[in-house]
Amino acid sequence: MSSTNKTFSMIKPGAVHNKHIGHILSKIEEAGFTIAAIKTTRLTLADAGEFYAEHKDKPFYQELIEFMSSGPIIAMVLLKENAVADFRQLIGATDPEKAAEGTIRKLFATSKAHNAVHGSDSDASAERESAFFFSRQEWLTLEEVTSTPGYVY
Ligand code: FUP
Repeated sequence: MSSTNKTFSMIKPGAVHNKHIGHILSKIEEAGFTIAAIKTTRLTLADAGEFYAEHKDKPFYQELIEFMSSGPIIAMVLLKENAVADFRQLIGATDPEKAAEGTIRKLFATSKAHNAVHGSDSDASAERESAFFFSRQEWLTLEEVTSTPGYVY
């Protein structure tokens, strides 16, 4: 499968704390994404700093990494055609006040800093971010995830 069919997402600590995991996963599946890998985990402050290294000179960086290491997160590898762009459309703008109606951030984010979910911004980011959380053996290909020979569900 080409890398353009994969994205990486996290449900962030605020949305986990507010018990939105189930609702957010429903939105993701209803939008046609296949979950190829998923786990609950926590980032240390150093992990969050490394994950968001591209933002290290931004004024919001310290708050961002403290928030992202404040509690558990759900990390996911998601598969779909045009996954990166389609997922960013599903989650909406960074600031929930600017996010379109029905998007995940509009529904579940409480602020720009606490914006419920992460979605990769490019195929290269999707690769790097998936590998940050999962070994290659831990995420399935679309074929592995969807092939159930002989079964009618
Ligand atoms: P996005 O791609 O929409 O997740 O947004 P960015 O990569 O620009 O930013 C990463 C995270 O930094 C956002 F999800 C939230 C945080 N952030 C702020 O807290 N304030 C800002 O002004 C911009 C981003």
